[in-house]
Amino acid sequence: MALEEMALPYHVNLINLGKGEQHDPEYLKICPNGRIPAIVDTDTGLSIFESGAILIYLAEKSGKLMPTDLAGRYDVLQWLMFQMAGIGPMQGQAVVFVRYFPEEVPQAISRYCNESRRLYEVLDRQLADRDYLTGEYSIADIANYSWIRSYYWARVDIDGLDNLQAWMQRMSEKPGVQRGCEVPQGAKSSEELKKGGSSITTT
Ligand SMILES: N[C@@H](CCC(=O)N[C@@H](CS)C(=O)NCC(=O)O)C(=O)O
Repeated sequence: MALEEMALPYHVNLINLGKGEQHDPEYLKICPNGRIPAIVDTDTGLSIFESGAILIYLAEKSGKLMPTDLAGRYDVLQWLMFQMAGIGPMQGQAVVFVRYFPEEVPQAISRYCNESRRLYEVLDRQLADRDYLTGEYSIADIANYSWIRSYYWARVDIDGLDNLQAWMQRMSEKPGVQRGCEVPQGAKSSEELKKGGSSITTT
């Protein structure tokens, strides 16, 4: 989504998690944590993992979706970290216990789904008087939306969160966001993504 919204050229390399490709020694050189996403910028030779770090890097590279003044920059960073430290880990664990854990553990399901809902309520309050989390559209919106758009998969209830739902709608209408959501599937069959002087490689 960020690469599309910033109009940065890129080439997608798929990492098949089901086949365990995230643990391949070659990939671990890029992401020692064995998780996706990661990028390699062929302009600078830098490789970066952790989606928050990647988003900051791309915003600074493109000069888009993050203000440069001190207050504006840290406003974006705090809502970005809110996703990295809160929504991501809590909703991620909700998905594990709702979908994949071999045993049914109701306490774990309710803990992670309820905590995710609590975090969603924080976002809903923040969005009460603005269209985007920090007023201006930024990488903080992309980071949070990337998780929240799959609320149903984690069984997080969004009923009554009208501000959040209106923001989700605004985000879903952005052409770059729409294209970004389709990239993982498209990359399998589309040679288009591999054309055009790509400078960023992403998983
Ligand atoms: N904090 C990391 C989370 C990365 C993460 O957990 N990625 C998951 C997919 S969403 C993954 O690679 N899972 C593979 C595995 O668990 O082996 C980030 O935001 O980049």
